[in-house]
Amino acid sequence: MKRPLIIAVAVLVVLGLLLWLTSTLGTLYAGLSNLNPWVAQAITTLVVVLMVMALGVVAYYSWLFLRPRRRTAAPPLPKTTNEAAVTHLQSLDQQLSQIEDEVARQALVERAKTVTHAFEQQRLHLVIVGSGSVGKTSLANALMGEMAGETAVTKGTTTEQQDYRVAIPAIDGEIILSDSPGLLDVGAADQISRELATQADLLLYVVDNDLHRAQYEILMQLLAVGKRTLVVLNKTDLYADDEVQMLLERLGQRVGQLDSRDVVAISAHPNDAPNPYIQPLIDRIIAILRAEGRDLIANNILLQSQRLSLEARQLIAQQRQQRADTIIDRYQWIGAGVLAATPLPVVDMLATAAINTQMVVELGQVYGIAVSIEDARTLAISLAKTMGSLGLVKGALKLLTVGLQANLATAVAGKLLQGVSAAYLTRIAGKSFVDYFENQQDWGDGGMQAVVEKHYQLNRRDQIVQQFIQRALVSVGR
Ligand SMILES: Nc1nc2c(ncn2[C@@H]2O[C@H](COP(=O)(O)OP(=O)(O)O)[C@@H](O)[C@H]2O)c(=O)[nH]1
Ligand SMILES: [Mg+2]
Repeated sequence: MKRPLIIAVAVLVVLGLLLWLTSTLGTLYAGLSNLNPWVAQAITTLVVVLMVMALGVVAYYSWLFLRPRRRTAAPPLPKTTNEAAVTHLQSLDQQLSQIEDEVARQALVERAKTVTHAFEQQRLHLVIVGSGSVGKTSLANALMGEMAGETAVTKGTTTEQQDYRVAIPAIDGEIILSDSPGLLDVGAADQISRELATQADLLLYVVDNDLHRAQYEILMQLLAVGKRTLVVLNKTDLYADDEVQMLLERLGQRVGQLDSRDVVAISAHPNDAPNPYIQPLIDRIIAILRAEGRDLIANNILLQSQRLSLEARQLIAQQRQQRADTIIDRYQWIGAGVLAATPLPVVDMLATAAINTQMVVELGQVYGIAVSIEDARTLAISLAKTMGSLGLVKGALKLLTVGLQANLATAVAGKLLQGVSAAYLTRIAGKSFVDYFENQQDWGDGGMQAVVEKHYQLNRRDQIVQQFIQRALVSVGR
């Protein structure tokens, strides 16, 4: 019942009660005062006090019941990137469980676990990328030496990624430092480097000169997905000071969206000095770790989780498509059987609508939508009518007559025609319903008509009709 109605009824009832009570009280008082006025007054006062108290209690409880309740709020939007990451990882689990293919699911589940683990560790992943020989490995060495007092690292060309755990006293924590084999290098090296770059919480993009086109494009792609990046100009010992300034300016201009502090000049392994010159880079890295460290990790986890989610969605869509196709396939040949067994002068679309009803229910299930029999019937009938009004029934008959006569003697073809037409139209209906369910039960701007028309056009190509007829001949088996 509506709230205002309840309130109105309650007010009327209370008013009625009050009237009745006052008149009863009057009678009581009159009766009592005949006996003794003092007693009458005392009793009446008592009754009135009791009544007021009772009214108070009633009013209080009706208020509890009738007061405007706040609407149950939608789940609050995540406030921080951290919360967003947690929420997203949870929904990812949910999503992955919908993947039926065991192998594909396991692969994604494993990757999701890695992401979750990285999140729990809260260890920032710093990745060095750049083309071959720009000084990535030299920089990895220099960073370890200068930041953590560790030395090491393989000399020579790195063909695989190298990960180092580096303790950083300045932030009282650890990071993972990855040296990559080289962007734009041949084959696997480029692949590994790109993959590493997408995994990074913070990316050091090393160059030893102005960016050339291919380098520029990769950098732009990484920035476009929101990858936190520092552009590092290495080998500055090979340039004069004003040249370095010019290069820095040019890099800054090219990568317009970067903060100028995020373009840094260094010499990881100078020719003419015993020690690397990388202090400006270290300062910048530590400032970023302090200010944004947790956010960077959360941000990146969100990014990774979204990537996985996208892959999962694609798999689920594929899997649904396959199941839907199987269902359509089954029903189209049921339809063919029914109509071939009971020949009608014209294909009776309402008869096929009966078959389509069950198909709609099953297709709905594939997309996780529970469609009642009534709704399914309404949908099937209105689709059948739409097909009729678009002239598709006649169109299909014509299309298939030609196709069948090419394959069979005219007499035999005539007998098959209705069944095959029914199957063909059932198929178009099925495909249309799939669009509808995929679209969250929406026919889109052009309505049901446009969807049906689209699938009819898609399926009328000669090649498809021929394939269909071949299958029909086998299925109907006459
Ligand atoms: N002059 C100069 N040479 C450098 C510098 N950093 C690296 N190199 C040299 O560049 C070459 C490639 O360095 P490497 O770190 O292996 O590059 P990677 O292929 O990017 O890992 C080596 O010969 C290094 O000694 C630098 O700051 N100045
Ligand atoms: Mg290297």
